[in-house]
Amino acid sequence: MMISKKMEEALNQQIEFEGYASFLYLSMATWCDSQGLKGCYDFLKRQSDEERMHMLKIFEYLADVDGFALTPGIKEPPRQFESVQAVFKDVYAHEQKVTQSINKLITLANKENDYATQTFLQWYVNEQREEEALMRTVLDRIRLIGDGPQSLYFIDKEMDALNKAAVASEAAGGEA
Ligand code: OFO
Repeated sequence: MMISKKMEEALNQQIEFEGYASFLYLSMATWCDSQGLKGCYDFLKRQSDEERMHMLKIFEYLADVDGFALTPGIKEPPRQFESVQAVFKDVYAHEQKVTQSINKLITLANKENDYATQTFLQWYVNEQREEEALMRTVLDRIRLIGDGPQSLYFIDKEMDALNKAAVASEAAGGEA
């Protein structure tokens, strides 16, 4: 089967989007490390790895359907962040944008009668639902911890726990 040019282009844009998410989360991870937030660093570093995997999955798919995957030129993500709370708000906002972009891809696949791509994208639909739910949990915990004197310590502890739970669930064969 050969993919349409339009669909190929749209998937290449998604490659860039996932690649940017990977670099953005990596940049956030480094910033957290510089603030002494090791739990946040580990969490964001793992998220960054996941985004790279999402990007590569599209590469592999395009190869399967006789398309051409483009290695994206990623624009430089921000290096400084206002606060750890702002970092996670940004992650959630970014994930919501990714979800919209996946939905648009599915609309296009429907228009093109491209059933293979529709099926391929279902994996991303589930992944985005899980990612958004996870990020809402993160934001809820941050809100519950509040901004008392030791809040950064507790946020970091919480992120460490969430990260370890995600790693354990991946090891058990589930999704993060
Ligand atoms: Fe791949 O965008 Fe997040 O999950």
